[in-house]
Amino acid sequence: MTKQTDTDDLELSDDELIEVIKNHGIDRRSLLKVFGVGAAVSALGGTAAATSGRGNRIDEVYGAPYSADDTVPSGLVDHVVELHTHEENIHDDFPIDPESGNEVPAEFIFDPVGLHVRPGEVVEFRVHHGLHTVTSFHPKFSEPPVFTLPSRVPTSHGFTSPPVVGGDSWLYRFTKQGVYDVLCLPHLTLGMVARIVVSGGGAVPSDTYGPLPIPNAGAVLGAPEMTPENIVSEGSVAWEDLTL
Ligand SMILES: [Cu+2]
Repeated sequence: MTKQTDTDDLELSDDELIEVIKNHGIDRRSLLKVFGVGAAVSALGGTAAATSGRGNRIDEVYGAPYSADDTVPSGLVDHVVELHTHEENIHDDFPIDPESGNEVPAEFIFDPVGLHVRPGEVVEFRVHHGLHTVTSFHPKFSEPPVFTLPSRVPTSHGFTSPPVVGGDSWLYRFTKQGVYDVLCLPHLTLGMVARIVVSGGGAVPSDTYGPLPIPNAGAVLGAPEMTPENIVSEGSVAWEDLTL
């Protein structure tokens, strides 16, 4: 028997979600409350039910998380971005510890770090190991006094994943044209950011946001390969090709 769950009764408020994310731990009860359908059904042990229970629903704020045991519906995903923690740095002198000025001996990355997406396409953010989030630059996801976030997305609502652990993934559908800058909340200050440019042809959306005054993250988004024009003409920018 499949237990039906009404997602509207399960949604957390933005404030509650931010509390979950700030904990940076997996609070299963809270995650079930936010992302009830698929997670609850898979907890009951039915993979077929998990797929039919959720369908292709992707929330415009909370996206759609998939655990390693879930099956992502075939044909749903248009692009894959991998989230990694590299313990051998690819770039010299990156990231820099803002206090000591020394290189941190690990890189926390989205790869590709720049991606062109057409309106309506779905990106799967796939975590290899560690614990990360995919969060839009939007003031409501600020963590004062650690950092405050300017809006660097073309939507007013912003979006975020829950904390996602190795083996799991999170899907988001980008519908509106524009430049979307995203970050990982636990690793923003170590430069874990990426840029998605949504463009259906015609004029490339421009970067109207300007320099980002956050160490490491500002360096990534300000790299010469990260202009919207370059991302659209190349299709994607690999982490290793970034000039830092
Ligand atoms: Cu991270």
